[in-house]
Amino acid sequence: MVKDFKRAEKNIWSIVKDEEIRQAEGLELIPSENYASQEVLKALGTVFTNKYSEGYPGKRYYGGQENTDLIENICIQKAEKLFKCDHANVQPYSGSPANLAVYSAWANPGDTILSMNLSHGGHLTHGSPLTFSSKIYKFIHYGIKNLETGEIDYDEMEELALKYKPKIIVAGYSSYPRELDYEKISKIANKIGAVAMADIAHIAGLVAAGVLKNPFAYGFHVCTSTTHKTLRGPRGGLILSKGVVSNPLSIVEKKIENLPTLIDRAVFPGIQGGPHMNVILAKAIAFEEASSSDFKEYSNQIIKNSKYLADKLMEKGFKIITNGTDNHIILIDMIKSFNISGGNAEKIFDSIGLTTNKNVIPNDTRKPFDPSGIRIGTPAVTTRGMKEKDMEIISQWMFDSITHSDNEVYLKKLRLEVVNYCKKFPIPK
Ligand code: DSN
Repeated sequence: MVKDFKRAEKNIWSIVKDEEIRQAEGLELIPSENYASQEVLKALGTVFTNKYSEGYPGKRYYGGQENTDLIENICIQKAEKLFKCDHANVQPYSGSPANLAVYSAWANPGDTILSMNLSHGGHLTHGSPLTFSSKIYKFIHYGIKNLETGEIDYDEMEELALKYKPKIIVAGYSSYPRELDYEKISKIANKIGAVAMADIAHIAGLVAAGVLKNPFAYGFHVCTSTTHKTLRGPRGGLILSKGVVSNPLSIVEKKIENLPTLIDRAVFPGIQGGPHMNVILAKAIAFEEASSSDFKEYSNQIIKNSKYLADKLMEKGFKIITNGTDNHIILIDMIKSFNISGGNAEKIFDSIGLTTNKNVIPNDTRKPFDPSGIRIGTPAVTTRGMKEKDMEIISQWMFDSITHSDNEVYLKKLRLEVVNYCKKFPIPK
């Protein structure tokens, strides 16, 4: 290891080459990962990396902004069009600061925020006691009512909302494979004057393509997102909102219709410094790509592949949480399936070149570092052009590796099969 480190340190670009090979010769099944286009990658390496642009277009704290202003305005317009909303803030460094910015735009320290139980699919930033925001706000949680179907307990959500009067109700998840009833959630939020916020980090591409519901069509006030998962752009964040767009540097009254401005102020100067303009350029390119008919077809195929893969896995004895999926995510209870932990399953899949991630399942009794579940998804393999028949093969590899986990020779044979198969589906350049 030390020797490898010394060699790699001398030629750091050799590590990039190794990672290129790792990505090319393995199948990426982590649902939050994808392959950005060459244009997006190129944008990240442009001279916009060099520029400081604190503030917003036309209202910066540094000179030399004639090009950055254009890029940021183009990016904002493309995001607003794609997600059918009044305003986009394209500056968040990623999904976590995007969520924090919305909380801080609307809630005061000590206020309550209602979000999904983390083991039922919520994200760390939705109130995990380990996060900084949980020290500022009081998080309470709703959950899934029926684990067999994944139906959310909307009655519980309403009871909690009426009792605790949260300032924000958060919908949207990291490991929840089902579609949501946004209308019900926004009605509950409206009853108590709360902000209805959807964290669409995982499903943004599917929403943009119109193959999953857009929360804004059902009365949501805010959506937060990342730009690199199903949306297939650069690593970054995004906050979309409905309301009146005014001077982002002006102080406005705390009213729901002023959310766009409140959010702008919360992002900068609230929690961030200078925006990463190279990433904003890359986001603009990704939004353009996501508005194409090809992207719609791609998004449709993600879901077809995901449903098919879930069916094939269930046929082979994998216990899928909620017995299926409506989106790109499949969550598997590996303990119930094959009495193997998520951590061990991840290692076995890794050994044959299938990259997955261990994940807690609803009401998991195991610890997050070695939970009961494995989370997989189809965005990346679909980008490589894979279809339903390929999902059947992946399900077979998953089954064969788990049921022969003690047989190194067999695992090596499977690894070779995966490498050869990958050659038929190069990562698009
Ligand atoms: N890490 C992301 C995911 O994998 O879902 C969320 O932050």
